[in-house]
Amino acid sequence: GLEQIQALNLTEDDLPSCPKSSPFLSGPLKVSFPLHLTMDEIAQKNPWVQMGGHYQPPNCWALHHTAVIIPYRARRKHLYQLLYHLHPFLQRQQIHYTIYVVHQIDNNTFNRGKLLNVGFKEAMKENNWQCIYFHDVDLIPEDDRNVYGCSVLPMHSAVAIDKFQYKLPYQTYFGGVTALRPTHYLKINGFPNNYWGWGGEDDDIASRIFLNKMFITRPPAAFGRYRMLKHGHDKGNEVNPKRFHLLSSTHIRWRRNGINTLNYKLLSKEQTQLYTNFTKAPLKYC
Ligand code: BGN
Repeated sequence: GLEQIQALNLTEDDLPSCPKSSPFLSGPLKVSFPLHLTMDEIAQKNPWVQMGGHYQPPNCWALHHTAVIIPYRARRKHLYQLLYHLHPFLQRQQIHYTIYVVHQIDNNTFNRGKLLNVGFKEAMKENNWQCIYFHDVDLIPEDDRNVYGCSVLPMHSAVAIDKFQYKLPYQTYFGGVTALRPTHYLKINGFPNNYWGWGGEDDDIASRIFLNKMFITRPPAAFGRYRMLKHGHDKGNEVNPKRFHLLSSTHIRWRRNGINTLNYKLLSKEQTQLYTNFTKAPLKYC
């Protein structure tokens, strides 16, 4: 009857569910950074990744449907390293995912919060993702038991970064790699669009979560380990002197500054072998 048909539609596929814990996990990883990586080389190593940086386990129905969003400008070598490590990492976890890069192409001050908002909006147009990972380009995970799926709480995955001696820099730190379900994300009105330059937007996101009476969760420190790629000073991402002032009024502003006030145009959307690229059109400060 109808119920049976609906049930069939719900599974979308006659594959068995993937196991709760993937048999392909290897645990702690030896992360090294090969020199002179090329896209072709990385693509050759990942033959199961489809155009646009898309993957679905071939033999089972994934438990997690995850969009990975990477805010980006002028860090090509870092992007290659991340793709080189992240694709095999995610495939071993047997999750269904796509990697999206959101590119700020102009020479204005960098705006990470806004790029993440653009990434969310565009990724959700492509697929009904259940989980969104917001991922810095320079963080390489070191343990694949740090599974890129969402839990009932907003997730902070980058618990132990080598740069911070593998310790949290402070208890409410919510930077580097985080994940939210779309419902969480919409509840907090997305991220602030008005943090130009380095610092504070991640603290603003954490405040939004607390102001909405949610808590953050983290993987065990042994799983949430990352190596940070070294880089010099980024031109156009100076420390934001307004960050303290902005943060002191998050509780007043969060409802009127976020996904509901996001204003942007896409210059292009292209599928490369290893990721989908959204390029945001240059825009005057707003
Ligand atoms: C904090 C920054 C974060 C950054 C972490 C780790 C601010 C706001 C004023 C308290 N926050 O100090 O944005 O991710 O350091 O580097 O600067």
